[in-house]
Amino acid sequence: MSDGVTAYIGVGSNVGDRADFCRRALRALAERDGVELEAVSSLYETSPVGGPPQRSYVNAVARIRTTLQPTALLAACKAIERSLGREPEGLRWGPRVADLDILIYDDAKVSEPGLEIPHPRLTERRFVLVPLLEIDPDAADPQGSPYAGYVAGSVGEVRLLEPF
Ligand code: PH2
Ligand code: MG
Ligand code: MG
Repeated sequence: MSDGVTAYIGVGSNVGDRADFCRRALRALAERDGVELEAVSSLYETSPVGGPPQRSYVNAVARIRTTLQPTALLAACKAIERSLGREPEGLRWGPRVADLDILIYDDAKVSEPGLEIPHPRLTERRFVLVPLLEIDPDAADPQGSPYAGYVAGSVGEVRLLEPF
């Protein structure tokens, strides 16, 4: 796909076979019309950030090329979550079999009910920054500030688990 834009998707799971859910989510993303998977980070085991006491997560970040508009991409992410068995009305920041979040969409800034891009907590979360920077060390926010500058001040622990 030579047209379309670059976007980054964060994937996470902390229920069941967490790594398998992440892999299945990423494969499902690659199969969507209008989405091409360009790069996927390693899988990381990460300490839970926010929410109730809960199991650690497995997280990864993918870079895609997509012709979908942000709302259509969000709908695709939600459909994949549902297809993997996620309950739509689960606890905020609570356990989930699969969570797919749009982190970055081209240079877009989106602020709508239910969709904020860049992801509003991206720069605070080590479980997003570390895999993002693994695939794109020079990634920068829409103002041009490198995301690498946020790692030291970000929260949570991340441990490299295995390649995608
Ligand atoms: N997702 C959350 C809340 N907390 N913590 C980790 N480590 N990884 C996540 O993916 C995560 C989280 C809400 O989506
Ligand atoms: Mg999330
Ligand atoms: Mg989400």
